[in-house]
Amino acid sequence: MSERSIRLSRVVAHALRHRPEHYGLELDRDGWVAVEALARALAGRGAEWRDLSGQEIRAMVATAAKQRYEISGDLIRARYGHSLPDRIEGVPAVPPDLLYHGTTPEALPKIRSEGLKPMRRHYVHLSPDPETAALVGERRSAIPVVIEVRAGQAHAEGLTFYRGNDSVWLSDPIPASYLRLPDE
Ligand code: HQG
Repeated sequence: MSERSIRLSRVVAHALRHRPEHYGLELDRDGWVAVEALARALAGRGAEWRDLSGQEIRAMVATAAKQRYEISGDLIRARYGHSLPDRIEGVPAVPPDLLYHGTTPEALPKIRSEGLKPMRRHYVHLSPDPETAALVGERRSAIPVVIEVRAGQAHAEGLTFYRGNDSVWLSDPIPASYLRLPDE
């Protein structure tokens, strides 16, 4: 991926996950907006994106290593990560028995007492395997910690899970009783 493409993914994430109004955009209730409208909105926000086209956004989505965005016809949305005021309702899905959450050593005491919380986002973000979870944790710590989540049991007992993409699961808050923290 080119440097420009990486920067484009970052600004699209800001617009589609966090601050659409900053770009003069209005997302529908499921988080969708027209690709062309997104290109025009970003083009109006600074010299770097002056020549941005819907086609370049489509190419970025198609070639990115992480499946952050979903395109359907003329529309685009973020698959996960939102912090908009109104929660985007996911489609409930049956999780595998175990999922994993990568975090920092500093967060462990709170997670041990109150479980996993979405914090500023709509959902808790989980990974399908410990290696992916470690990469998520590495965004915040050189010594990431991986928590094992008894997702199958939590789901059977009423907790709702959603699919983000192939490597991201989402969930409602997860009580500590379903977690296995490293030093237990
Ligand atoms: C922690 C990236 C205190 C949690 C990634 C995490 C992911 C608590 C932080 C996606 C807590 C929130 C999301 C509690 C959880 N007390 N801290 N009770 N419960 N935390 O960024 O999961 O590259 O909102 O462990 O790959 O790190 O952007 O969530 O450290 O999929 O596409 O609070 O973002 O994807 O941090 O990452 P975040 P996350 P992209």
